[in-house]
Amino acid sequence: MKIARVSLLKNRWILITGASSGFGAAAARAFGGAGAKLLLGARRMERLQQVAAEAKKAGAGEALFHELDVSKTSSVEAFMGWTKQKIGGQKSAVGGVQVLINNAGGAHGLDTVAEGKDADWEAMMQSNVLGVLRVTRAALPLMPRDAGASIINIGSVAGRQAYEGGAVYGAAKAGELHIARTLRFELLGTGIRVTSVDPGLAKTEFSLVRFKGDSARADKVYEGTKPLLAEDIAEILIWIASRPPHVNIDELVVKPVDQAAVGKVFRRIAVK
Ligand code: NDP
Ligand code: 8X3
Repeated sequence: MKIARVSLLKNRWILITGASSGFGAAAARAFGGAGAKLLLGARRMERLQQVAAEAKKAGAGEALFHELDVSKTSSVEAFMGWTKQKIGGQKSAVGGVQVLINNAGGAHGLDTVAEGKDADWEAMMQSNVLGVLRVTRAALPLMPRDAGASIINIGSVAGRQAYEGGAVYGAAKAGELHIARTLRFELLGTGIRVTSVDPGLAKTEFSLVRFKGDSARADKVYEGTKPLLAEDIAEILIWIASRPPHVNIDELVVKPVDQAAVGKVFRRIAVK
């Protein structure tokens, strides 16, 4: 039964933003393994090329990639023009974008509001909020109606729980969650499903980006604990996209068992 459902993703177009690392790259490999056809976007082209090769090796019907900066409308429009060309502008049950994964985003800095930097605030709002809006607006005309298509936003537990230094990232992820909730109203009757997946602590390049390349500081975030892995989230994305077409997973919070809440993590060794 499980295998039969996942096989429904075979040869379906899956669009993943932020596919050059972390959850997006793992999702590309996982959907590739299900025989899907992939449209991958991010800013780092070499990394995208590598992920596309891995996805193809895993079994992807196609693994196509194109530069995408979700913080720029012109880049999103160029990416979507390319997408339309690749999928042949079709909206039929097998031809359109079956799954849109709004994954591109992340945190920049961990400053308090009093110490916050405009550039960090703007980058977080651009990628996590405006990027999701831009990509969704451009992708919607390419998504088939009444065919089990899905929009999946990657939010965060940070959108549900405040923490010191997380005002803007949390506000952005709360915004992303609210966009998903709004889309469920606006798309009612189209058969397009909308989900927000809100992970907790996960080991990707997230902390390296947040701490601007300070790998020692990034490593400390995961020290002594067992975080989620990108593959854990990819598996969940496959499960969501392969539910029967009348089933919508609205919101899904997923944390490692070692995390009770943001900032409350069990560590198996003492951290200095
Ligand atoms: P990574 O840093 O490993 O991946 C982030 C991805 O987003 C990269 O592929 C990056 O690609 C892309 N990206 C960032 N900004 C842009 C942009 N402006 N335009 C296009 N692509 C962009 O981290 P994760 O995999 O962890 O992050 C994926 C999502 O998961 C993010 O939205 C993050 O907020 C969220 N999240 C992460 C958690 C964690 O603990 N790891 C927990 C909860 C949510 P490139 O730089 O090449 O453009
Ligand atoms: C990432 C989770 O706790 O670092 O979205 O904000 S957290």
